[in-house]
Amino acid sequence: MATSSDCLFCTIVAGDIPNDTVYETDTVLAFRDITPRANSHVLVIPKSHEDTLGQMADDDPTSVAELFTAAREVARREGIEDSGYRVVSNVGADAGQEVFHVHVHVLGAQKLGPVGP
Ligand code: D5M
Repeated sequence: MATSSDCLFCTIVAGDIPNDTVYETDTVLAFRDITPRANSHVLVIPKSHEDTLGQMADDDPTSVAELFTAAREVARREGIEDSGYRVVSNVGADAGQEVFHVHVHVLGAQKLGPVGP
């Protein structure tokens, strides 16, 4: 499994920073965002380090599918699968990506506004 020594999310995967885990598999970890922007706000990350979703799509497309399958399972566990939820990934600087370890945000448990800048 790839890790990056100066990566916040690799440190979480290693168990060195506590997290509020919602769902976990051998390859994926889902935990509550520390600054929630919706009533339910969960991050889904691969345990193996990749900087961005685009990079991961090139290197390991199967893992991209696992990420989105896990996002659906998170929605199920949060009880928002039927009411609706948003899966979004910020890719790169202009999108506001702050943590350069792939993650998708799963947002819901409320009516969400339109996607936009
Ligand atoms: O989103 C990065 C997200 O990571 C942002 O919403 C805050 C969240 N974050 C940062 N540190 C933590 C810890 N320690 N636990 C949980 N969530 C955290 P981005 O798409 O890169 O802007």
